[in-house]
Amino acid sequence: MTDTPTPAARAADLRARLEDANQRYHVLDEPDITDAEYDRLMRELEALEAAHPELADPASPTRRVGAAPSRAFDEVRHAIPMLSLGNAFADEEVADFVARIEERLDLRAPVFSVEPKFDGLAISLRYEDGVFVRGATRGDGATGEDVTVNLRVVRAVPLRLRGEGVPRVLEVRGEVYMPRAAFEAYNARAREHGGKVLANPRNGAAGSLRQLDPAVTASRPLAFYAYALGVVEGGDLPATHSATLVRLRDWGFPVSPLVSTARGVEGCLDYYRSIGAQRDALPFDIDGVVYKLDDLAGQRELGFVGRTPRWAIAHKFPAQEQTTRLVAIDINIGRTGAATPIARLEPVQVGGVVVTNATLHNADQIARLDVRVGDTVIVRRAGDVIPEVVRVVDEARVADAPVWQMPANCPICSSELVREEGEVVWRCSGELVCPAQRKEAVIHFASRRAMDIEGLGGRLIEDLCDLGFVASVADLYKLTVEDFVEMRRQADARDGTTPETVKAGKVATKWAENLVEAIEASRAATLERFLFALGIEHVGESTAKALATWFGSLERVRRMPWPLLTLVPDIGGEVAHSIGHFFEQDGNQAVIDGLLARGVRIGDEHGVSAKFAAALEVAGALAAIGIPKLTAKRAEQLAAAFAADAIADAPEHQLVTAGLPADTAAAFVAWRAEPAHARLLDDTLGALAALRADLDASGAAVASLPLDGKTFVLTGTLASLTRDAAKARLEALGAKVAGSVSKKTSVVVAGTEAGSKLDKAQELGVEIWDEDRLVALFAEHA
Ligand code: D41
Repeated sequence: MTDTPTPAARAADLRARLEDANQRYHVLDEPDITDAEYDRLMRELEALEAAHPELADPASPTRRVGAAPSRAFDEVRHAIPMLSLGNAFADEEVADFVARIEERLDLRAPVFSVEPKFDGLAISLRYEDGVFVRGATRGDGATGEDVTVNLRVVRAVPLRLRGEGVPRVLEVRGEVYMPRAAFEAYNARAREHGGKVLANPRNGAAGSLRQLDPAVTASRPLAFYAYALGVVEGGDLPATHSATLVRLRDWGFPVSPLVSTARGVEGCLDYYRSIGAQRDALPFDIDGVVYKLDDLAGQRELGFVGRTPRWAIAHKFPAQEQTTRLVAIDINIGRTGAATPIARLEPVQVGGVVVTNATLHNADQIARLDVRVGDTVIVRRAGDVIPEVVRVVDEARVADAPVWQMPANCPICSSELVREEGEVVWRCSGELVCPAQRKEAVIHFASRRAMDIEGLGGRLIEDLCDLGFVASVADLYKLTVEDFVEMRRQADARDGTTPETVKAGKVATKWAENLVEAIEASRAATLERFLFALGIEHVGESTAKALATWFGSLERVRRMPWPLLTLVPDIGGEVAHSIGHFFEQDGNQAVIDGLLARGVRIGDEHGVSAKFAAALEVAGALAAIGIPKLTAKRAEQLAAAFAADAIADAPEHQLVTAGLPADTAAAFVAWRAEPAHARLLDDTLGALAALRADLDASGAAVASLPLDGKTFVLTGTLASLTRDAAKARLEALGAKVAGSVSKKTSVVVAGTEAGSKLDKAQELGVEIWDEDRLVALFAEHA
């Protein structure tokens, strides 16, 4: 039997476990519990403390959250000033620094504590009897700001120290910083939601600590590394700086694992180069390394010059931010058509690399920063991320520089650049004709679920596009065996490879013949696959199938005004817009013409489905357009009162006579006055009338699919095809395929080992087929 612990014992246990988890996470970098488990323990402790106020403890991990927002920050005088660091840029300056120490202390090649120089905000943490009592920024070194409430929410800051020999009063100095990943994630979110973007992780750390609401600080993932001491009372300390850092780590402070010791100038410079080589891969920004004479007695002997110690120096890395001039803003089109503005810069060294391009992210970012061509800008390059323009140097603005605007057209293919409502990103609408998007489009077109061209994979398609053999999907169908062989030759020459295929001409020919054959085989397509293969945004396999069944022919789909597409139950407004937009692009239509001209044939076209014929109503089409104030009910009134071809021109007073409220009639007339709107209305109603005429003229030709209105259930194992394939075939013939048997089920197809569904079918007297019967049906309609 286990005894239930007393609340006090349980609270102590929870606090110990939570602080231990913090220590493992931030100090040892060996987390032992999940975030979820941490949260669970925290909630239990919170509940316990709420139920037992007598258990309150200012150092409880629960105190890391929830203090009320403060008005402003009190001043804190640092009893021992926070010193500043001298800088060295060249190796010679480091050599001078070391030589001065050697001379003054009369020793050779002393040992240094060597540390990364974290690029964050210097702070001082005060502990009394092992409990965190105050935290302050460095400020000017003599006076900082009291940011205790905000530091409490930084999990890397220990609230209660652990281990042996903690001094009664202990001030620990170190750097609060924002890890790069947290910074990138924060900015990505801010850019998406139009929020304030942080210029760099250092500003992120500084800004977060100076928040008046600690809850805001808590929402920004900050970290901390300790690197020095301030006031220490009532405790012994080691004789070297490096041993002090080890002690700090034992007491629960995070100390960077990159901290080390080095002997003499050579040791220091080796460390500098080693950390420099790791710089881009580190999870946080550093702007150099710091060398500190390790022997504390030596430090005391050397003393200071002003506020700068003679025993320490920062050896800086090339800056990660530089100013340069922005020469132009170009647009880069990505794989999905996303248009990213790129800053073309006067070449500048940033973080040791020459930078000539930097991302501006998107149009909103440019507007936010008010970047203009000719501006002097600050560029930042950190880690492996693409260099970015951080801000404009305002004083350097050229008079009359025009405000930048997203160009109207794609720089690659001249198609319109468009931006969906509520989206940040502009996209090239060129789709199949835009070379930047073409490769992806061709890869999708040839893929297994689309046109299924065997052997034509991504790498091959890239080469075909890059070497100019294929400009659009239509070009695939003019490729010859010689083209493939030649393409391969050029690709090998470019890559400097001489594979078997070239050495043995026959092998290459066979390979090319197979490809040409595979392309040939794909010429016969189903409408559904063909529509899916076009890669229209939002048109997946199921939408392609719906389009194919409802409209029956490519001609109808590619000429269909988008409002009529919404009459299909599975197609919503956004999808209809996207399809309409795709077919409005002349380039896309030209590619489709090209495919047909090169012999692509759709084998399963049929008339408009009976379901569509029934849904083909003026009122529904009008309502789908989204005319202001024209609700479904008003659309029905209009459709009832006017012939379809009269609606576009009906004078306002007649609309009112027909029963439309005056404001609705006025809104309709105003909307109609816009030429693009008038055209859409005309096209929609015209197409509708034409479809109706078609249907009337050839009543019998209206395809009702053979299995329209029937519901099938598949059960047991089928031998000759998979269940998915059977389902797809049945659906293509107009049937619905359901998962369970009911009175409404038309047919149950029972394979081997059919179970309860078969029993149910027998019970309900539902028609039962075996596999042969199903296969015969498919054969009949192949
Ligand atoms: O990582 C740092 N940013 C860092 C800063 C460091 N590793 N060591 C430092 N050591 C000192 C002395 C030697 C004066 C105790 C420092 C700083 N100072 C410092 N940070 C901001 C101003 C000075």
